[in-house]
Amino acid sequence: MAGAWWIFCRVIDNFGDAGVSWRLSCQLSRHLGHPVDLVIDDWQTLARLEPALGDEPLENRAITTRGVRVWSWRRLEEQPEKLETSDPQVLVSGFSCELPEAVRFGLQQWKVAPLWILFEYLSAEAWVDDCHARPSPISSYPGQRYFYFPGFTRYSGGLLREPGLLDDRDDWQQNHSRPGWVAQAQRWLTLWAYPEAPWLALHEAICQDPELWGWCLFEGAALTNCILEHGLASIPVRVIPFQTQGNYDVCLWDADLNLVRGEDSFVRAQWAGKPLLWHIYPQEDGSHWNKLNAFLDIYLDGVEHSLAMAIRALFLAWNGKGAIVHCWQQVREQWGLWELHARYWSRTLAMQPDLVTRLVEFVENKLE
Ligand code: TRH
Repeated sequence: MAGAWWIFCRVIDNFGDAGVSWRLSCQLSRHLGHPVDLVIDDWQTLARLEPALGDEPLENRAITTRGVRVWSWRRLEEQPEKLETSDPQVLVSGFSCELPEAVRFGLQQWKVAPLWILFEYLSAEAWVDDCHARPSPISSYPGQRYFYFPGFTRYSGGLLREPGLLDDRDDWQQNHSRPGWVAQAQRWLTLWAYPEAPWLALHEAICQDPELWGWCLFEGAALTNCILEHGLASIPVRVIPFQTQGNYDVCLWDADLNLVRGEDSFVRAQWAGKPLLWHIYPQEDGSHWNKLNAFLDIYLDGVEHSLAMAIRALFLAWNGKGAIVHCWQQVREQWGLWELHARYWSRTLAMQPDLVTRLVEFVENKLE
């Protein structure tokens, strides 16, 4: 596909919006074999994930890295001609965000209306398969507009996964010699969760574990500061710098348990092929419980009953429903089986085509 792709990202909070948009843009560029354009309204957040971008956007042009031309939303608004002359073929609204003024104006000017994709949030809920790839026409737009829902089934939009990712992971896990500090504990867990996560209860649980666990914390994260202020004398604690997005994966590959949140870190933990606990983004109306249970239903499908019950209970407890210490003991008794399942799960998911392959195919079909 030779035509220009423009991806738009508005950061609501935290890192997930930028994280998903960045991963999508890099993989699209690699897949298409030409640069794609990403417009983001929060440069500094993206620069934390990809420091090659530098702290500030350039005055009047994009910064290109990893095949992506990155534009500051505000700067682009100031010089809309950059976009108007690019004659885009595909527009992607990350998490269905509003488009910049310049694009909304261009939509009426361009001779051929680009295909417009509303890229949605990831969910394992059953309705996703019904809504994925549905048209979303609006009267003010003469072109085609479609919903695109990432998901876990072959009827959804799929999951972001770089080519060869699981082989790279296996190679790393089998051949990489682990740094000296790893020996300070028998098992390590990485912590990336929202501030209300019951980390103290989990800490109590791992302190009672027959094996010595260590916390691997990301510098600057709210929970890291909280834990450091509290002080944890009894077990090893390692604070590592906030990683580039690529290096974050490697931390997950090295750990024994990954505590993750949001959307992108949650998917990466699944590709890591290790046990994970998802601290789901809480919604005021409580709808996140359906989302969490829908994921657990597919993740635990076919898992031996007592292990499935124990993992579900621990996920719920980590999200505030239930006693962690008890759930932890139940899960630890069957730990080896969970490890096997996590690996099997990643390999099974990876048998489906990845999201970018599906998205490009979808777009090609619509543009035919
Ligand atoms: O940070 P998140 O929890 O953020 C988002 C937003 O809250 C958003 O509004 C919400 O809708 C969405 O979640 C679901 O999301 P996540 O997926 O945990 O994103 C973190 C990103 O940061 C991910 O791409 C991994 C990356 N990362 C690094 O690159 N280096 C690091 O050291 C760490 C800890 C994370």
